[in-house]
Amino acid sequence: MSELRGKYIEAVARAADEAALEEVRLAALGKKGEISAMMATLGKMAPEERKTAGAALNILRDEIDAALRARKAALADAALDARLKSEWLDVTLPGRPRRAGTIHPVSQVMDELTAIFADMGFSVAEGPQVESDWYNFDALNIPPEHPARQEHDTFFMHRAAGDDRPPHVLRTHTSPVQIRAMMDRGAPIRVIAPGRVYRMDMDQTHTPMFHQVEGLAIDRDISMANLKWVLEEFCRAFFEVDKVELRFRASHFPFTEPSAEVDIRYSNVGGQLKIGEGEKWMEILGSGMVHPKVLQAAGVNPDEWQGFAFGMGIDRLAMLKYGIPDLRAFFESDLRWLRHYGFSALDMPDLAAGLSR
Ligand code: 2NL
Repeated sequence: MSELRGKYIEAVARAADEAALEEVRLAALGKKGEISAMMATLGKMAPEERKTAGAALNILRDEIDAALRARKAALADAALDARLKSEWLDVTLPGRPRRAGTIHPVSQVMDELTAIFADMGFSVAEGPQVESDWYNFDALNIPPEHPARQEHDTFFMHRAAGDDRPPHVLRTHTSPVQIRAMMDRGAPIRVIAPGRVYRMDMDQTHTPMFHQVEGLAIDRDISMANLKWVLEEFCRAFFEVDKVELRFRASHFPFTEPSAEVDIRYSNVGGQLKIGEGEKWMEILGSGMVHPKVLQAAGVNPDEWQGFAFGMGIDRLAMLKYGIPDLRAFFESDLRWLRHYGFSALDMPDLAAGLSR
């Protein structure tokens, strides 16, 4: 008996998992188990012998059963401990930062100037980037033989042989958007038209796609004085300076009469540009009073209405405001652009050191 007890208690202690424990239980207490088999022999014993053997077997069975239960509980505890250790999670750890991009400088400038002109009552107009040559040229008083058509270095859309629809171009300015706005809404009107424009030009200061914003204000008695105030107000707000000085130089555009190119006063001390002070002048835009023929083409009666229009390059504005020296910055991955974009490689110390050398 005590040999059996020792054997099974030890087997229970050795069982490494629940399956091993179950094997021990079957071997001892299962229907065909050793203890059960011994119990089955009780019936053949003499009553006195049966009494003592039966009692001893019952005690032995209960002892083994108790050992099995205790071992089972201990194994479950150990398994839970192991899980708690391996599935441990420190909820107090800081989150891993997700790298976020930043808005493109050109988009940012578009947002800024849209807000500034909105404060002055201008709404935003949009239109197609593929235009008929009527909207892009004819309506703007640039007839087929006009030299400006060539100067614009226009991209023409392909036409299959036999396709006799009017020629279409990639718009060379956003003026056609304003022609459409006048035709749709009539006068009076105040709109700006920011967007992509295309010219077949590619060198250190030109890209074939660039961004322009044009402005248009038509009413019964709009004058160049209103144009001057709107542009000064815009420059003050955009460049965030109290004082700006603009210089209007007589010029020529087919779509305005009179026309003026506008320069802004600035200084350049050690490469640091300052707007509104200094001895230098920088051309920032073209402007004028809308030509009567243009109003006519857009269905606005020039005997009743007049107004100003202007156009400027957004890429240049972005470069001026955010200190980008020239267009090569785009092509040669100038660090200032990359930083502005939040280019993640710049945060790797070794690479950043290599780049700034
Ligand atoms: C420049 C010059 C200019 C306009 C654009 C315009 C639009 C209409 C009618 C008349 Cl619908 N004019 N736009 C006028 C003068 C100058 O742009 O140097 N742009 C970068």
